[in-house]
Amino acid sequence: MLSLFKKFKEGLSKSAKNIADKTGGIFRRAKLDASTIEELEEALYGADFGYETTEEIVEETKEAYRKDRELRGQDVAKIGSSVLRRVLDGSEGTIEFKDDRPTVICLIGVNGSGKTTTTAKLGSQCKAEGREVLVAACDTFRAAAIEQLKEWTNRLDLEIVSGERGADAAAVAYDAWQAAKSRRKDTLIIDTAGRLHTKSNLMDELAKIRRVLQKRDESAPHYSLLVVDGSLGSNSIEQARVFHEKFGLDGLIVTKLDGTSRGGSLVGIYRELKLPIYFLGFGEKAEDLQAYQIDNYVDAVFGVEEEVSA
Ligand SMILES: Nc1nc2c(ncn2[C@@H]2O[C@H](COP(=O)(O)OP(=O)(O)OP(=O)(O)O)[C@@H](O)[C@H]2O)c(=O)[nH]1
Ligand SMILES: [Mg+2]
Repeated sequence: MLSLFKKFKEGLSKSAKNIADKTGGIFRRAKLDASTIEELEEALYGADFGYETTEEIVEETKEAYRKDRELRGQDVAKIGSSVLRRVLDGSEGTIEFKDDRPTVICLIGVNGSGKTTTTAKLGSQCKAEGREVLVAACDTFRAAAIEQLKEWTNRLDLEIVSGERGADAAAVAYDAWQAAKSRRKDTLIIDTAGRLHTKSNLMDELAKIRRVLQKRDESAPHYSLLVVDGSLGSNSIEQARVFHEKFGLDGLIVTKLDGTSRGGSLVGIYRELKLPIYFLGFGEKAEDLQAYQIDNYVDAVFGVEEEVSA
């Protein structure tokens, strides 16, 4: 557990470090003053925690400072953590696998958000946990997309079902479901083409994938997860909202948190949309995906352990 947390923290290092570089200086201070609160506010905005959450942390800190002029940096870290825990309450998504049928996880999102990479990472992780995984290459838009996923599945020794370029994505999804059933797979992960939420023909294709799957299993896909590029920060909120309105999402996967200073954006995204977060992506390798956990997240961005000094 500790190592998992360590990895999580390392993965989030850029986001977390950026936040901690700013807040850490404050959290380590023995005593606060008015200018520290301003610094805190700036750091929280910089990390993209969003207006409401930032102001809640700042207001609660001010309130505590009014009551106790001896307030220490550590107390501020505690206030920040408790506000985050409160705001993120309910944000932890967990995949519940079905016993009697393939659990179908469908990854969707705009171009380049990390769907294909995440399909591979998630497949690899499920396999490591002892699941029987099948991956479906339903991005039939580009030949390179099919090749990209095949490269991953070869390397990770995962089974894949794919069609020709230009094939009907829903037909590939249907075939993949049949294959999953007949090969006794318990997990089917579907990679789809990148699409802008504003293009209705592409949104229709997603709806068709769902309809076709539902012919075989009314409850499929069990998890339609939007893959969001975390480095875009809170700019993704609108995108996610439209996907949710037009298609209906079960939750989010936030990628590219290794390369951004905007690691606070999860908070704003969840606050706006109330869609649970399932996984976080920290890099381009198969192991760079982790289940999202509130505690790990809050401790990684606001944790002050080991760093405390006078
Ligand atoms: N640093 C970093 N790079 C990532 C992460 N996830 C994906 N990438 C990279 O982002 C780029 C796009 O990833 P893809 O998985 O191809 O994205 P996609 O959503 O399938 O893209 P389209 O199919 O074109 O819509 C690739 O270069 C990936 O290696 C991540 O968590 N961290
Ligand atoms: Mg792709």
